[in-house]
Amino acid sequence: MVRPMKNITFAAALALSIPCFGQTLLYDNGTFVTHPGAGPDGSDLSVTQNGIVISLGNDRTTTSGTLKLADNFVATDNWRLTQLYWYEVQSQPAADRHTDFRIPEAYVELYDGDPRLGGQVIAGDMMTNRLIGGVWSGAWRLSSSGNFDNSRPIFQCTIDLSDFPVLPPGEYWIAVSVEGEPGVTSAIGSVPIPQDAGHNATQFFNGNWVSLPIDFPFKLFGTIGSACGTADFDGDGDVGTDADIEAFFACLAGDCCPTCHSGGADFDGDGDVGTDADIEAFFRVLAGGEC
Ligand SMILES: [Ca+2]
Ligand SMILES: [Ca+2]
Ligand SMILES: [Ca+2]
Repeated sequence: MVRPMKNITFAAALALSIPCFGQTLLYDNGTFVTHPGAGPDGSDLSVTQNGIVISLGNDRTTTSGTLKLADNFVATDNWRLTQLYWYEVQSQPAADRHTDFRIPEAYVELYDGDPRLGGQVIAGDMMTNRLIGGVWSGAWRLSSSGNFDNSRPIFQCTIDLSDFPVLPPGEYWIAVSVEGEPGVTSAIGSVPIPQDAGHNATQFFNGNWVSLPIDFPFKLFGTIGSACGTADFDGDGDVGTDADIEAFFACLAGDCCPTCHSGGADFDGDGDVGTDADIEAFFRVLAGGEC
């Protein structure tokens, strides 16, 4: 059957909507806004605290090598991450102030522990541009004087994490590096969360992880669920029926039911979707075995 074009367009629009259909906010590290609605036209302000810098650099291409910013989070369940919101600011020249999103690239590494203490990268890299898009956050970064100027709009970057493996409960560190706007020469970086007591973020600079007296704002989106699916694939309470097998193969073909396994066709939860390993794991579990 040939699908009407309008349905394809609608599906494409759904796929592009942010955050993606079905994902939820799993983690919020905190806000950079210090004065909600206090700026022009109800915009938010992020005023630098005394003694804290306006921003910290994470430009991927510098004369000092790649700069990264990393902060921690704790997964409280099996988390399948789909997207990261990360916030960036870059001082704009007076001749070209704008709030349209022009950051071209973003890179992510996920560590299984504090990188200063030997944590290792378990997903992501500094080679794959994972930037999906972005928008002006609706906030301006200001110096500690609090005097308004429009040179530092804070942008929200949407970064794809959908190929990360399911994360078992525990603490992780996420590191982000970006490329700045073409034609803008000032340093690009992220902004601190104000009045943050438990700060422990770190910057990769000149080949070393440097401790920072701050945390960074970021949000993680995804779904909660078992890393591996169960024999009740369609989630109707009946285990290992023909309906479960049919739902699994429909999901493999790209049509997962709303109550199906949260990992969809990534049955074994390794981040690879719809592979032979997923099919083998499904039939092992169906037969009463381990994933
Ligand atoms: Ca932290
Ligand atoms: Ca079932
Ligand atoms: Ca898989």
